[in-house]
Amino acid sequence: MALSSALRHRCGFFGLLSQMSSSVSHGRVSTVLLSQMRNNSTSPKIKVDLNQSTGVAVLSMQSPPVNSLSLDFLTELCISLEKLEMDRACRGVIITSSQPKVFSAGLDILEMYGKSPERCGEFWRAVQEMWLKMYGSNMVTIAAISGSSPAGGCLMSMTCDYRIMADNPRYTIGLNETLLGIVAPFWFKDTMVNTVGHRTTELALELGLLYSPEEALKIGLVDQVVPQEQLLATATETMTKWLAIPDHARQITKSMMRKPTIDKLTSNREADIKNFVSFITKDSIQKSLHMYLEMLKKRKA
Ligand code: CO8
Repeated sequence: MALSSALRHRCGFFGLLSQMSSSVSHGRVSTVLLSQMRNNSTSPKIKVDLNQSTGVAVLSMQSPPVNSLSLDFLTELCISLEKLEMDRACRGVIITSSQPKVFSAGLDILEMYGKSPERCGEFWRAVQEMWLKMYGSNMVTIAAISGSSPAGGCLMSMTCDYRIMADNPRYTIGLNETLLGIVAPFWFKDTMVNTVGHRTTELALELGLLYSPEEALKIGLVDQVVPQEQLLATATETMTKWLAIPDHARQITKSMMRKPTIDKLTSNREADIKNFVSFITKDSIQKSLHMYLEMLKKRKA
C-alpha cells in the first residue's frame, strides 16, 4: 500500500526513504516500517524473494519486454534495494531477470526522447540514485546476467561485487552509448575503468563495443560464464563464499575501493543533471535517438 502510493507520488518515494532513514538513525526501525520492509514482495516490475534463513534475496527484474530502466522502474528498484539494505536479515542480493534473453536493455530510450527538460532531470536523478544505491551497497551484490545487458544494463551489472553471465553467444554486454550518438557520463566511465582498466575502457567506450559472454570474460567485464540453467545455482554458491567473509571487514574494504568514485558523483550531482538535460534535449541528439529507435523497430520487422 505504502509502496504503491509512493509510486503514484514520487515525492512520496523520497519521503518514504527519508522516513526510513530517520527511523534507523534513531537506532531502531519502527514496527510499521518493519512490516513495510519484510521482503518477500512482488511489485509490478521487481520481484524480491528473501530467504530469511540464508539472508540472501533474489531480486528479479520483470518488466516486459526488455527491463528497460524507465523512471517508474528505477523508482521501484530503488525502493526494493533500500528496503533490503535496511533489513538486518538480508546480507546479500542476487540481481537477475525474469525476461527471456534480456537482463536489461539499459535506460529506457523513450524517457530521453521528446521529453521536457524537467522530466529529463527527474529521470536522470533516478538513474544517479540507482547507481549510488547499487555501487555503494553494504550488501554483497551478485549479478546473474541471464541475457543481453547493453548500456545501463551493463552499468547495473558493473555496480555489483561479482558478475556471472549465461553462456549464449547471442547475448551481449557493454557500454554502447556512442552507437546511439550519445556519450556515457563520467561515472559510467569510472565504473568501467574500475572494472576492466583504462585502456580496455577507452576502446570499449569510443567504439561502443558490445561483448559476447566469452569476450566479456576475457576482458574481466564478467567474472564467470556458466550454462544458462546453472546461473542461479552458481550465483547462490558464490554468494555463500562471499558471505563467509565477516561483513564489517568486507564492507569497509568495498567502501575503500569505491568511495572516491562515489564521492565524485555525489559532489557533482546537480551539475551532472544539468549537463545531461542540456545534452539530451539538443536537436542533434534527439535526432540521433529518433534514428536509433527507428533502427530498433526496423530490425524487428
Ligand atoms: N528503451 C526503450 N525501448 C527499448 C529499449 C530501450 N533501451 N530496448 C528495446 N526496446 C524496445 C524495442 O524498441 C521493442 O519495442 P517494440 O516491441 O515496441 O517494437 C521492444 O523493446 C523489444 O525489443 P527487441 O525486439 O529489440 O528485443 P530483442 O529481444 O530482440 O533484443 C535487446 C533485446 C538486445 C536488449 C535489444 O532490444 C537492444 O539492443 N535494445 C537497445 C539497447 C540499447 O542500446 N540501450 C541503450 C540505452 S541508453 C543507456 O542505457 C545509457 C544512456 C546514457 C545517457 C548519457 C547521455 C549523456
